[in-house]
Amino acid sequence: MAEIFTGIPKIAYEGAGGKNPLAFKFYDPERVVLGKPMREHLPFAMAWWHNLCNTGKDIFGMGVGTADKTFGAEDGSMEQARRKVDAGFEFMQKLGIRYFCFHDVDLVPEADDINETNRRLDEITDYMLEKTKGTQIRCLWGTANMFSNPRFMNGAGSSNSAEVFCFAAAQIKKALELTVKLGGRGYVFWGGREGYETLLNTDMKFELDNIARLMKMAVAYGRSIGFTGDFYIEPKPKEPMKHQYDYDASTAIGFLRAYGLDKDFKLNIEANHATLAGHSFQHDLRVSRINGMLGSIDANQGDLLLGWDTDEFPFDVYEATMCMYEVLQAGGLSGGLNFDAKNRRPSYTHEDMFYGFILGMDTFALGLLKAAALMEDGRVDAFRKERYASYGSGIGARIANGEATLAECAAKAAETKKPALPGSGRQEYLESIVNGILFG
Ligand code: XUL
Ligand code: CO
Repeated sequence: MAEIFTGIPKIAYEGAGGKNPLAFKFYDPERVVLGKPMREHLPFAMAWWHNLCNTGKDIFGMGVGTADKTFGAEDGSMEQARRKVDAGFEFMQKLGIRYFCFHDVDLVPEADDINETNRRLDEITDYMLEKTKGTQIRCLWGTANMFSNPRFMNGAGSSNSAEVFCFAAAQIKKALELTVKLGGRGYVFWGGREGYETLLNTDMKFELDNIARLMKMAVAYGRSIGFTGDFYIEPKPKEPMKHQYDYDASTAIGFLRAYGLDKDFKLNIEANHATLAGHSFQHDLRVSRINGMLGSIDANQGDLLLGWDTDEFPFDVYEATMCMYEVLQAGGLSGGLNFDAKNRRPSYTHEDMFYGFILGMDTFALGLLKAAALMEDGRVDAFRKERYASYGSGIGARIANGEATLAECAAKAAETKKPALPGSGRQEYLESIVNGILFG
């Protein structure tokens, strides 16, 4: 197989002071952190769609991209699909990435007839499977694209058309089969068009019931073909739909519990989706974690000055630290860290593809190191614990154990007459500790 990324070597760890742009400064896969090598803490994945398909198109470019992702083949051909596999595997091997994520239609050009699309998918995944031999590369998660084809204009499970619902089901069935074939650890539902533009034409209850029905069908089928991994909902509040049902982590957890899907599903939290919902990335990770539902992460970064999903490679070490803090507290991920991130339109060369991943991987390596340091330092954790000390004894302990009654609490208040002010929150002190750990 002819090399595609000529001139780009295997990316090695060269240390923080290094000036070589094609080397890691912080990601040292074998370095042990809290008893585990970095590569185990950080199961990085390449998103097929951004890295191998996206050409930097935007609506102002009238559908014309800046990056060439044909890899020397005719655009839209099966030959190109194979070249993307070659490029993807070479790319992952050069970076030491062990996982990839895909949508069905990232892999092959979609045909008019779904039977032909499925035949193409069989062919390409045979080739992908062949490529995995002798490597440690596996699928992290698969998914079905149920938002690009015009038939999904009103959603997939939430479509008003039963025929469209069946096409969504057919795509999920196939994508699940492919995920199992490629050794996938998870299966994702991102409901980009599962929502509405106006309530005037929308039966919200019916649509939610139908999405749950589709998910139940997927769970039943997945388990029947030996899929033992987690299903994930990836919350996002809007874009492309004005309102999306999986608005944020809390909403998605409520939905999963209401429909009895919470045993088979966890969440795939994406940084840029959390910020679009008006939360910090850490907020949605925390909500997921405390509910036992932090499964996987789409590691990217938005731009707070822009109101849309910019899917940038993460470079904010503070955010990555808080993310890895939640991951460490959760005891790790059943999924991984998928770079659902794309190069900026003016960064269109092969080198830029590598620079994006080097940036992202180094940012998360730093995040891991700093989160571990934060935990080992212990001052922040100890302060937070101490802040609730009044629940450790007396009436506080009775409240925390669920024993106290309303009348008992009121009697305590009457006896106290006037409570002391709660202890200081010490936010500035805590933020200083974090800065000291990040930059000290
Ligand atoms: C879109 C998005 C998707 C999902 C998979 O905002 O994040 O790429 O990750 O469908
Ligand atoms: Co995503």
